[in-house]
Amino acid sequence: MQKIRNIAVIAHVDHGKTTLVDGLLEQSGTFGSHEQHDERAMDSNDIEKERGITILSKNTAITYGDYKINIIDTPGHADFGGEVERVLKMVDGVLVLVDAYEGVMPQTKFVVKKMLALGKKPIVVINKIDKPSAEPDRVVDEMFDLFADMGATDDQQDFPVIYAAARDGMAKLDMADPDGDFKCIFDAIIEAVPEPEGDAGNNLQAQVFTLDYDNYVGKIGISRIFNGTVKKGDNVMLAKADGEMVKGRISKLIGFHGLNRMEIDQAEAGDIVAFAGMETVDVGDTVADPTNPVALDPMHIEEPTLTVVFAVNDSPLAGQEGKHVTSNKLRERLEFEMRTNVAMKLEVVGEGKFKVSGRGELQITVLAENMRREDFEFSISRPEVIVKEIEGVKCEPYEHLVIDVPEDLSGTVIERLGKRKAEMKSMLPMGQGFQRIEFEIPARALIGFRGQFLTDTKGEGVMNHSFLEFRPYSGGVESRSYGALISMTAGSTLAFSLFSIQDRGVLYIGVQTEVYEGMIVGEHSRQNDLVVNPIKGKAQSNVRSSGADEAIKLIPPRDMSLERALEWIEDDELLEVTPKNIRIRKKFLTEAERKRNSRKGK
Ligand SMILES: Nc1nc2c(ncn2[C@@H]2O[C@H](COP(=O)(O)OP(=O)(O)OP(=O)(O)O)[C@@H](O)[C@H]2O)c(=O)[nH]1
Ligand SMILES: [Mg+2]
Repeated sequence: MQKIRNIAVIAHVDHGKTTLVDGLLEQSGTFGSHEQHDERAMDSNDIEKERGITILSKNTAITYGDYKINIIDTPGHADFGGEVERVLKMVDGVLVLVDAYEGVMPQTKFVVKKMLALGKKPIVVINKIDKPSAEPDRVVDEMFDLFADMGATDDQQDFPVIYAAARDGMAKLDMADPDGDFKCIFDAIIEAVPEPEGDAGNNLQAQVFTLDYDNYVGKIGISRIFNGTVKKGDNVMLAKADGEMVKGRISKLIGFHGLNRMEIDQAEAGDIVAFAGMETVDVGDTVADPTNPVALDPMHIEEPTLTVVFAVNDSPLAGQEGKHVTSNKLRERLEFEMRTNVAMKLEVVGEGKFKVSGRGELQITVLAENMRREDFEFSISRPEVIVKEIEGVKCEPYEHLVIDVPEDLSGTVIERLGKRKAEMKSMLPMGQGFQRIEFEIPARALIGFRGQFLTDTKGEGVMNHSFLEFRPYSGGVESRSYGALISMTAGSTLAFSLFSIQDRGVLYIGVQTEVYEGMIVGEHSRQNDLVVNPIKGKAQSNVRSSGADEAIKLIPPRDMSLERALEWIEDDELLEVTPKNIRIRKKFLTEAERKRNSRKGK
């Protein structure tokens, strides 16, 4: 049997997981010397590349000496935390990265807790020690405390520590040692991570932890083989989570090496491979022996905490920019997403209206962003947290929030968060005039907070949060403090009118932008909504004031990204998403309709 080690790389967002995996591929000689590859090669899809974050966990394999090391790179953003939990079941050990300055962050806690609970063997990598602000000793202490607090076993608490600058391909076992390469990481993996259990001679048992889709072969299940041997063409039994047994055949067996996937003929217990040929395969299913199928423990799939409604675009500009605009197309696309994305759920809630649930705004934004690139056009509503009843008590999701803010601004931020029902848990000086403050806060109160936070901290604050648990409903929380500037009419915006409107707040659009009645053109500097006319030209007069037009100085409009806009909108507002534009609008476009409906609401 082949010598195998299975590991996952886990950490808070941006602590350097994908960069480390690059180095592991490189230094194991898995990238051929002639092979061209991008930085952070595992972040392979467009949105991952653009944003520099990992969205989907991905696996690769390298050869080191006579070992095969299967490595799963995981996303660090809290919205994709569910992926990490599933991945952890598939491996025997983990590399836990932590930034040598930032130290333990919300998602570090989340992944360490899950990893410890599943009994995995950790290797701690203190990364980015090249940073001038790095404090590796402090961060090692933080990790020891975290492990102890979270109930690590003696064996887990006794973790090896590696100091690294992943970006430079540098690592060492002691800060006092001269800089070395990743050999110490490979050696630690081989020594500390237990070899996979299971026997190639037993009946087949493999569990699917990720789904992929290929236009030629259909659904693909990426799986860890826990027992037995599997060959291309084998008949198998698919043991589903609900106990149902479905017969299937492995039409293709796919192996991983570096950035490549290749067809293989056979794989054995301990390995990670992909199966094609079973259209009904789902995450958590056991691929088992056809005559004696024994299912593995089902996989816990994290429940969604947030929903938004996707709907057919019915704005006056609908159908002009997108190719796929109908309810049927929208439904098909969303259903397709649900086939591989187990963290999301879909429910039809009305004619052309689809409730999509997920773990957070980023996850939903990524779906919307992908759809607009595929030429879809649609509207989305304000995100709402999922409220559920637990033992007769109405409960809502809470988040663990950590902010780093300049000391002189912390008062303002604490006050803001107080109004949003946040409870302060700790406050620590971080050096360079920054303070780290931790809170527990209803997820509901975080919606729309980021924009406010960035304004309050002049863009210098950093905030991070991740899901904590469901707790009893906390009642009303403060929401957006400013009203909207709403266009009263349709047309193309003119500098002259925008110039006068910009005194009333912050504009979201510039000149020569197509607007319609009920479209939101900016944020009012007061609490109420204000209807404005952004297309009014200069009044005609006989006297030509030469050069007056040039004197109009417009402040550049605030760029409302999909995320920012999604956080910003209120219940009576919508985002109109097209391949070319993101517009913000009132649900009811005319003032008369809005008045009528606000009266009804009261
Ligand atoms: N200074 C310094 N920067 C690093 C180091 N390793 C990674 N980075 C940088 O940190 C940023 C994030 O790196 P990634 O590898 O994408 O981090 P990640 O943990 O995979 O991030 P997510 O997948 O989004 O959670 C990139 O800009 C890297 O270049 C390092 O050793 N030193
Ligand atoms: Mg990454």
